[in-house]
Amino acid sequence: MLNLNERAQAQFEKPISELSNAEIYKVLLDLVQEKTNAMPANQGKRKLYYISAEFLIGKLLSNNLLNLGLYDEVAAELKANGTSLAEVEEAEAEPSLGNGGLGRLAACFLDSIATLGLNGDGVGLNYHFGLFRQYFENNEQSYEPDEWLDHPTWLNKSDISYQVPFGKFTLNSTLYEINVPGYNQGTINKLRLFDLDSVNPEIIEEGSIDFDKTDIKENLTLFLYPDDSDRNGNLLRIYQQYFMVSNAAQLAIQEAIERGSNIHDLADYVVIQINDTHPTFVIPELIRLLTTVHGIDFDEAVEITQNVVAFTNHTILAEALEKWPLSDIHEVVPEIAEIIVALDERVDAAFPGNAAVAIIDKRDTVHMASIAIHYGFSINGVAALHTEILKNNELNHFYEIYPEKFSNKTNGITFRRWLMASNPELSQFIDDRIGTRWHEDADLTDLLAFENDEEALLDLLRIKENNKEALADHLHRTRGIVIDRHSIIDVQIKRIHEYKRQQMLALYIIYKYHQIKAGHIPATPITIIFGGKAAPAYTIAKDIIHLILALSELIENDLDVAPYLKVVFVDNYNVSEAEYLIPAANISEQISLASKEASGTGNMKFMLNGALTIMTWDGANVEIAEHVGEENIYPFGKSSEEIVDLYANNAYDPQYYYKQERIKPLVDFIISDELAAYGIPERLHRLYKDITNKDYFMALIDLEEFIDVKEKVYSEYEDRLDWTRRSLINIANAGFFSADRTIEEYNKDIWHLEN
Ligand code: HBZ
Repeated sequence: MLNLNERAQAQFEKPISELSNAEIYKVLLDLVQEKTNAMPANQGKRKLYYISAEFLIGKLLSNNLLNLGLYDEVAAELKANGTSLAEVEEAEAEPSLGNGGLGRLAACFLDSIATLGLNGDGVGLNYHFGLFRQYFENNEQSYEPDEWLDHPTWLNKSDISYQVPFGKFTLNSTLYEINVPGYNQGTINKLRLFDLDSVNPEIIEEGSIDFDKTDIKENLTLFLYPDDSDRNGNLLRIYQQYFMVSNAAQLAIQEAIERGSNIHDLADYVVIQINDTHPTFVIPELIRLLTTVHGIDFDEAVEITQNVVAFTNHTILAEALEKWPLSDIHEVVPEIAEIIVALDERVDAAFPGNAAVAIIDKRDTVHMASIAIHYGFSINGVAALHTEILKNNELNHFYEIYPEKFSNKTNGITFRRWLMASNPELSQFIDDRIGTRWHEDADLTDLLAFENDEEALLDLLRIKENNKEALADHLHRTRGIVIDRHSIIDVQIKRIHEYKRQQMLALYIIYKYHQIKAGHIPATPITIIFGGKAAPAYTIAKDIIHLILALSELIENDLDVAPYLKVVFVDNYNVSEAEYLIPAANISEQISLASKEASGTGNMKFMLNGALTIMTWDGANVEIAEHVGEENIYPFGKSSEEIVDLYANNAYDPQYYYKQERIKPLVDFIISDELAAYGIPERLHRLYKDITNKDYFMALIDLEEFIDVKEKVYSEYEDRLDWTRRSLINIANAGFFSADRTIEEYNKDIWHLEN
């Protein structure tokens, strides 16, 4: 018995039934914290430190209750008191510690690492305002600081602190920790977030996210990815990265010594996985600590480090492969710059004349991925296709010299959050049909037995309708947005980037708008929902948001079209919004330009929740199609080989596609008078010019095929039972995409932790 009423009395002198949701939340937060604080740490000898600039962990109440086995009991008690977990969780502020897929992947991995009983913590920074909070004004993206720390949080302040020696001053860190209980596990792992007591929110300029970038002591952990479009911004990013990894390295070494390491054998005690290149300075930092603090000679320090660090690459986009001027690194931490120079010399000696694998290029720019590949023992891609592209194209020069370091680890998602907690009705449906073994092994294939069971299919259809109701209520309650709860829900949610091609879906919306205007009325009304943030310095991405918002308003105000087509852009898209959108979706838009999306993980969440996927042959979409079969998914568009060739030969000409009869009116509409009534001419013209003249990510190349496949999808939705049958097949085949499978692979091939 949990005795929530006793706790409520003790804390607020009232029974549960008289508490506000915020008060009930506090009662449950304290209950869970008491339980998890009392759990013993994992005792494994070898320990993983998963270092990441982002941890997009989402709200934790439901997830923690679920993992602790308290979910059903708490849900029942709340129900008896006239409320629900969903309502109580509205009072929780989502931690603002991440941005996109890479950050969410880190969060899913922490859940799976704990669930599998492996000794592994996340290490990152405690950003006071995280990524900006997005809102829309005049159909444009605007920013405000996300004040998540002003609400009750899951952070425990530890007494652990380290000195981080920058060139010009030394800073003392403070470590905060969030407990990470696994599902049905007796031990606890942690997410460890370093911070600085001197950080000062007052330096943020009123009504903006601007601040003095040179005031490191006061600004260091204010924001995730502060603007780096000028030199001071660059330096601040280096300060952040070094602060993160110096703390992480000191923590890992100290704990290894506590577990019995004599430092020479550090690799028996510690493995560090770096999430993309942001934590790469951990390599020179380990070497610095081993040589200057622990008396190890340089050669051995390099060898130890090389046996400790492993690297995951999440992108092939050139602009995201980090490079820093050596002089900037030198300004922030001269000792680290000197070690990097020494590491570069060794590479030069080992591979003379091989400029493609150099760490420091001839312009004195440091390539972070090169450090990670030479001085780590493992590099992996995040989907089969992505890893092949790394080996054969982007990182081919490295693959030639270190083939044994390369491997693939196709991403996965935690079914605890993305099915059990966020879609309890579907979860119950599955339990009722195939039992609960899938809670442990994620194998859902027994559901295939119900493919032609009309009762089961009708049940599944009803669950989707209920989730659509819940989404409609949520959008209305939080934003005053009204959607048709019986419409087809078609969703594209992810960071806004040209390669993800939100602009291609916008062009399709223009097509559909004109079709409806011409009297071709859809059999079922359509709701197309976008969500995602654009990087503040990424102008075209912000123009794409603007185009979609302007289209949304145009359609809303057109009485001929509004009853049949609605376009919604959900502001400040985050994990909590995803938990409403994904269970309600009928259609999952995974339409990136082939070869550019390393994996995608939203694609897996939609599949697991029974949406059908419209997809290009990119990232993990390829593997999803293999698992569900091509009859149960909607592929279209050019292959990654074709796209890679087009880039290699510089052979894409947007004008050719623009001139096509079906395409030209759609693109021209961007600068039409009709749309101008809702838009900002400068933004719309710039976007038009970009698409017609440059279109670097080829929004036009697959547009005709996209229009055809969209029409096919909407028409096939009319056979609800057959649609639902294919929905069931998607769910049944999603097991491979469990993060538990991914983590088992990491552990077997890279980490070698005991469990
Ligand atoms: O990592 C994403 C990939 O785009 C996605 O395909 C993949 O599924 C996911 C997990 O592997 N990458 C990111 O989210 N990357 C970033 O957000 C990023 C942020 C700042 C950077 C570089 C990348 O400087």
